Amino acid sequence: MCSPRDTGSPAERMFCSATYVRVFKGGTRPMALGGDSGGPVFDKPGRNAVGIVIGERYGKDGPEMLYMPIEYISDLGLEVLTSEPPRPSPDDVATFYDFGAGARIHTWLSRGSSFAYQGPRGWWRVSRGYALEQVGGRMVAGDFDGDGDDDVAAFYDYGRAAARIHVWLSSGRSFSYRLSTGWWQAHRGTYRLSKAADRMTVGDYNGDGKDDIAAFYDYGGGEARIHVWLSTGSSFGYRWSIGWWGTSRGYWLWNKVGDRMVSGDFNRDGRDDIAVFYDYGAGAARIHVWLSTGRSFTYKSSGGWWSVKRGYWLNRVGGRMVAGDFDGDGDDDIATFYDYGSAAARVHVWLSSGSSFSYQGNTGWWAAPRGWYRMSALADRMTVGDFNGDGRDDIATFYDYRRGIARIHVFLSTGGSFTYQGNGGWWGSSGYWLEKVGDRMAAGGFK
Ligand SMILES: [Ca+2]
Ligand SMILES: [Ca+2]
Ligand SMILES: [Ca+2]
Ligand SMILES: [Ca+2]
Repeated sequence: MCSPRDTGSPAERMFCSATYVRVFKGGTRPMALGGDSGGPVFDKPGRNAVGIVIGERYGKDGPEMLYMPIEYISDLGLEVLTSEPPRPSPDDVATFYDFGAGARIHTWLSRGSSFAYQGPRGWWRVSRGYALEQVGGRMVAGDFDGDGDDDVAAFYDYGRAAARIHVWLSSGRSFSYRLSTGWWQAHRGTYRLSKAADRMTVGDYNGDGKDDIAAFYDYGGGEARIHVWLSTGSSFGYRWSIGWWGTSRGYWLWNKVGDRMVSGDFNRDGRDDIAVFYDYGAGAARIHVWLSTGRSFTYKSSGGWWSVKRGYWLNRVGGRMVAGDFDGDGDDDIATFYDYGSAAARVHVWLSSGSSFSYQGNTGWWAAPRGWYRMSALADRMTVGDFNGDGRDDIATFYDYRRGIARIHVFLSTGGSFTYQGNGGWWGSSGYWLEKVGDRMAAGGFK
């Protein structure tokens, strides 16, 4: 510790309330120069930093340096970081499994290179009264209450044009069901879910930190609207059926878009946007984008952020379109899993520039030669998350090997391609019947 006698230099006076070390090595050359104060002190050049330079002075044996050892920096009232800052935890996978009259939400927590199945009882279960055929593929994950853990929501068809959005909040170890009344309900005769099909997606459309829900509703005759439900943290606010965007004619959802609707922040402004892959027929296709203003969607023209006049057959994509930040540059990109027939398939990628999508070519970021990868074994079980926590989004599929054998395959992004983690997958089991899951697979950080 410094004492009142050791107040010879300005540097000492400045740091006299703290512990320091005085060192010398003989000779006449100074060990520190003016301007070094605050810089690191190394045990050997370029090796371990042991402290921070306070200043220099001349003692009876020559030039000396005063430095503060790293372990005493807290004497200054600063906090010492003794461990790495926390990394974002990798994303997990969930499915909604049909148990006849009942249902269970199964989860797999990522360990960074495998998935740990949380057991057949699931993070939520009910023995009767929940009919997943009323949900279809309308299961999504997002952080609806804004606590940092992703939650699950399902859009349930009660028949006669009544519908509710049910929510399960994650506790990090289980899902707690927020009552069958749901976070939003449409009374009889007011919302026909068959008109939204599986065009239900999750994003933070107003950028308030809580995830919201959007659906693309087909009014028939080419009339279509994007409906939005903003999360309040404990319910969904749906204000006008007019939606955040609508057109009275010329937009054909059921046969031109199907389920190819995704959310992502394509222009990196903090608000999630919408994209669909629209089939113009005869191999012509375009990716249409709606940018969020926080209160509405601005349609970026039918020209789209990418278009091709021929050769891209969306019936070979089906519903296998996803969005994620595959190159890790901050804006969300698009990927499809394209069926080349004879069990050949490729993952195509479009990287966002913020105002358009740049197609990375039909060789794809991953390609399976003939006989290797059957799209019929996936259905639409293709989802996006950062499963190894490196900051780049990856793809997972749940592959049906038939007779109850199922595996979760992972495709890790390198930023310029996907590295397939092998047929063994990050998890596999017998006795897991994917026909009971259908398309109800979602990824998120559930813990
Ligand atoms: Ca929101
Ligand atoms: Ca945006
Ligand atoms: Ca990107
Ligand atoms: Ca990753």
